[in-house]
Amino acid sequence: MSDSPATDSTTTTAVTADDNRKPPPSSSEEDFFSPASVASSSASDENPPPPQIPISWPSDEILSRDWVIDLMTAFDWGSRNLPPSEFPSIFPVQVLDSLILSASKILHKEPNCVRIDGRDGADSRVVVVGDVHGQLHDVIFLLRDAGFPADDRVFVFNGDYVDRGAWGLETFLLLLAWKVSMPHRVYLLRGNHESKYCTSVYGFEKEVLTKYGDRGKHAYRKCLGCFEGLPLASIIGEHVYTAHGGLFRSVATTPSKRSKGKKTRKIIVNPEASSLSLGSLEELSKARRSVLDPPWEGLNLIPGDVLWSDPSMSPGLSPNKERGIGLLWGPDCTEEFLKKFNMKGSTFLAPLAYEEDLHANTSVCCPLLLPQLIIRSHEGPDAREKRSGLGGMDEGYTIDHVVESGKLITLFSAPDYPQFQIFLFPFCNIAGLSCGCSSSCICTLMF
Ligand SMILES: [Mn+2]
Repeated sequence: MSDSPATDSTTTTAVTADDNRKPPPSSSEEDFFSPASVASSSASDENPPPPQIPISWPSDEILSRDWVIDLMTAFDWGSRNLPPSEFPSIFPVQVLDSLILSASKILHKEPNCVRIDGRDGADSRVVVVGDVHGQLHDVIFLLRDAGFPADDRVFVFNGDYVDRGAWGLETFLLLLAWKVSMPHRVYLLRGNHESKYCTSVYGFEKEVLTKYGDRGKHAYRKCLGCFEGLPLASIIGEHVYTAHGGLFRSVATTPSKRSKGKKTRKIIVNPEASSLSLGSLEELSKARRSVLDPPWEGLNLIPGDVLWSDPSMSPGLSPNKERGIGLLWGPDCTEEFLKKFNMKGSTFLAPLAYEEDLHANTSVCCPLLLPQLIIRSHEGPDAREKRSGLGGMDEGYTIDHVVESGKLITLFSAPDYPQFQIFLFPFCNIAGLSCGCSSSCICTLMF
């Protein structure tokens, strides 16, 4: 366990445009991490390694934009030219330790619900990204497509960086690097897959152990520790709430009558569905998020709700029986939450420019009253096939609830999902298949 950074300075090679190059072919999950299956078919002498490999931690501990772009180039090259077991030759474990330490220091200080002011400048944009699930090449594409994080371009990633794709580690580390480089321009929220349980079942643990060999357990533990620091939700420009799963219950407790002679009082959390009520932002702010796995029982239920819940077309709040954790909430709850949210937040709705750039070629920009939005992710094409009354995830997003106070949107940004099971579950996420990724997989809010 070393936190001491390497001292070599980094090079500043600019990223080259290579969007025409295809990522390595997908394979079945069983053999994806075997050496033979990942190396690109291209001859290695045609693809010499970029000069910054191996990546070293900058001596001044400052991650410049060029350092992050070099990292992106290195991960991209490695994913096409090296077997996974050679990952440490690109990104030594000491550099992983330094990056995770730096990122964790920032993340752990952030509140459960980060507030993002989208009104810094006339052309300020906030780009919200849904699940990416280890699809490094699509993440690189969308960063280039939307433009890298900048003073007037803030990114909110809505969780689920790892599992189900072959490059969860690279994806997570790249996003951490952007976070450390521009902590107030990049926000990383927690998804349900950023947990011990999911990563042990859906591939990330195996990926890290394969890539770091005898240092794999150490690297995996570091990642888990970092997951615990990820905030749960964001509020953008005082009118857009984003979280991976969505809404959450009130954890208001009912004190029972004191037993005779006892000073302690018993706290009872009502388990009945009929007693469920929506939680407030204040309750969200007080939840304990530093848990390896959000609990599905007990008193600390808000993190599990925020990360695992799903919308429904049926009214009311009910336990999410399909998932065994979290809630289902109806359009009436979306309305109630947005109304409460409006009362709690700024009631001043400024006539700012607003762009809902959900369609690749649609860019409506006109001054109007800002509608309130809930943007959540968490449901890909496979999940949506089982949900009656809700739209399929063929275009990267769905509008699930349209209520008086605003809308609820589900945003999913992993276009070839599920990467490994494509032949078993041939869902067609058209938005992604057409060009590797598409701007319809992200939601751009312009202020
Ligand atoms: Mn999810």
